[in-house]
Amino acid sequence: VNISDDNSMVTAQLPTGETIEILLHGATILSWKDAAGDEKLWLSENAKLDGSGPARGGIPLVFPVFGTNSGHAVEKLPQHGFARNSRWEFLGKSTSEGATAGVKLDFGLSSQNLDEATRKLWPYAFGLIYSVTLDRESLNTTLVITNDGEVPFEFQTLLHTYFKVNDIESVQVTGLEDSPYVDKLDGLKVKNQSGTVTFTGETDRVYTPAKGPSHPIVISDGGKPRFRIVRDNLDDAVVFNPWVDKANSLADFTPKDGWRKMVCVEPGSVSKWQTLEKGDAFEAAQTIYLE
Ligand code: TA6
Repeated sequence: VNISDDNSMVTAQLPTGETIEILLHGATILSWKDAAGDEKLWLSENAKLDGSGPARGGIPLVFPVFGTNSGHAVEKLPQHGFARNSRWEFLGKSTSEGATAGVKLDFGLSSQNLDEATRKLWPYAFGLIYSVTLDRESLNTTLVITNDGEVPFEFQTLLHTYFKVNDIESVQVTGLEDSPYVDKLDGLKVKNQSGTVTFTGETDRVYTPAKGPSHPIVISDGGKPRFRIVRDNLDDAVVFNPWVDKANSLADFTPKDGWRKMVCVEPGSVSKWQTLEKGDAFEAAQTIYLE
């Protein structure tokens, strides 16, 4: 396995050719390619890669709040929290469980690493260890959150994955049948998903899949299954596509018709607050299998 770290980005390549690129700003996975060099993630052409803001696309890491939330200890934090907009440390390669030919890279962020201003906005002592495991046919991202302080804190967390697709109008998402969802575009009304999810306009929904985290969510494109996602300890999954107007409103979303080429399915624990007692840890993961 080839690993390089130029102090801005860590890249890894398996002997069989698969690669990943992780931006140390936000520990955001920017690219995941299969052995043939086919890119699996969508990244905006003008995504911020210089640390001046969260990168648009790839797999941004949302912690300690999803969205914004007034009237809560997180209320002073920017949208989706600080993890995706902070400088993480590359902790190195760790042997991934089992003798897979893959590679597991670890990244860390703690309250000590945070700049003073951010620490003031959410004054809790915490530690994050983010592990990225690349195998021939899958990518796993695992987050371990520890409460290193003396008082409990509440948090939400989510893996904001931007999947690359050929044509959103042919995308189908299954595995969410009979599941409740909050429709963020319709007054946060709670609705029920009867069949397959398809896309005909801006879509922004927080699902709590009825069959639980181990039941796969499958993204198909042009009638072919592309990605199979299983979750661990993440009870929710956000399904998002900005469509024309929202894409136009996001300065760092290019090309402007890029919404046709992406879909977000975002494993998370966001429909309620998790409370982490002092000294406790919370572990959560997504595994994305290539179909
Ligand atoms: O995950 C969906 C969402 O919450 C949408 O509402 C949209 O805001 C998206 O995240 C992107 O948020 P961002 O802060 O990255 O522009």
